[in-house]
Amino acid sequence: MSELNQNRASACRVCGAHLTAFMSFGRMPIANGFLKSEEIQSEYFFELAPAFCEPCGMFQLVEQPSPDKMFHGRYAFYSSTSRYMQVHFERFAQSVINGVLAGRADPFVVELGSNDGIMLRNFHACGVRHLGVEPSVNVAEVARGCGINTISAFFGRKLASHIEAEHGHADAILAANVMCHIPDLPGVADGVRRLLRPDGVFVFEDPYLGDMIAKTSYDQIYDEHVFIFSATSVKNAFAPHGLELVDVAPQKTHGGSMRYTLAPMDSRPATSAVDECLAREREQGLGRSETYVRFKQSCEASRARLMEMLNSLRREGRRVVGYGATSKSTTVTNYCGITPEHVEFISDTTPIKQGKLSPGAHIPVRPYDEFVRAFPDYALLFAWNHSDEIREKEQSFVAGGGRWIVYVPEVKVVS
Ligand code: DWN
Ligand code: ZN
Repeated sequence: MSELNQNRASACRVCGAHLTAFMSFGRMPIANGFLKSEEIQSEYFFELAPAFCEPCGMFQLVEQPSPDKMFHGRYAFYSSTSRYMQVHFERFAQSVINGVLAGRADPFVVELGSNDGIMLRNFHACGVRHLGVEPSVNVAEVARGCGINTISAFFGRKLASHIEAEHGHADAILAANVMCHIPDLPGVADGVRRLLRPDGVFVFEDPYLGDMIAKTSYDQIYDEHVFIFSATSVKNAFAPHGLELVDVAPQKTHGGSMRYTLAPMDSRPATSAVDECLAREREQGLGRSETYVRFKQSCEASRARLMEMLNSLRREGRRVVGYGATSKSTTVTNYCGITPEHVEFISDTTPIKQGKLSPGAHIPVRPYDEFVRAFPDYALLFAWNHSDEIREKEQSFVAGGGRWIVYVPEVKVVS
């Protein structure tokens, strides 16, 4: 398995079983590859096609672009753009401080994919020894600027040994919206096991397969998300590396996520939530290939309804603007065939995305001020996972007659 070509896998990245894609979203660019018009000629594309491995239950991409095409010094996603996410990570950190770290002398916390320090700043504020591992240097730099110890590297067995030699074993290793990005899951699992204290925990959270299937939120599928996890696949994937799934906790973030707690095998009892979640996943049919055939049909139906709506608004001459140039929107625009004729521009608060074109669909990304300056008739809510926060903030858009177009869990217009 270690010799596996991680860009295109014909074998499951976890168990080695043969992989076959059950659908294709077609030719897809890098989800966060916002570009200037002069870069269109050299824009990179790959085939976005998911597969489900029945033997181990892992949902994964058949092909993933190489990491350096996705995570680099111009990475466009800064975690701290949402207030809700700041509060979420404050609570996540507090649960670790008051939980596994309680009563420990000089504990050490490592976060994989620490981005701009949205989680670690809470440990830093409490004086907890910490280290962030973040390969995208621009976002890592923001964290360092806040005093958060961060190294820019990809985590694996080698780096784990290096960190252990320099700082000692970790009491807790954390990762949020990161594990699902890393194709060499066996390497990371071995690295975590090596770095973790025998009584330590590894806690990570990612978008949850059960929510994605239930809501047809196919836009969670893009280059960075090489895996979409379930409790079943996490349990199966980590056990061969000496890590046991001991707790699960659903999260509202990113349209439905799951937090997984793993510990060295037999080091602590599993909560009843684990077996309950595994049973729910069996009931939902997450282990059966028919579920994914139905999912494909639901994606096609969602695409047809969304395009019917956008085409009809275009015929009526309505102004439609996208809200939030998310990674997810790259899948939606390219899979559905949304063009600047349908969506005039996408409003986004992230400076690095502004003034550029959206990947593949080449819809201009403009600063938020332009949305407010002349409200459109409709706003297509690409950042649907932040819906509560955004709709609360945008009451004057609706008061002025503006309407939201949403597509998860179903395509509809809401005010
Ligand atoms: O796993 C990942 C998740 C955690 O974050 C990464 N692979 C990349 C990223 O995915 P995403 O881009 O789909 O994340 P968000 O949080 O849905 O992106 C929201 C976008 O919308 C940001 O570009 C900021 C923007 N935004 C805005 O313009 N106004 C967000 C809010 C809340 C707003 O009010
Ligand atoms: Zn497998």
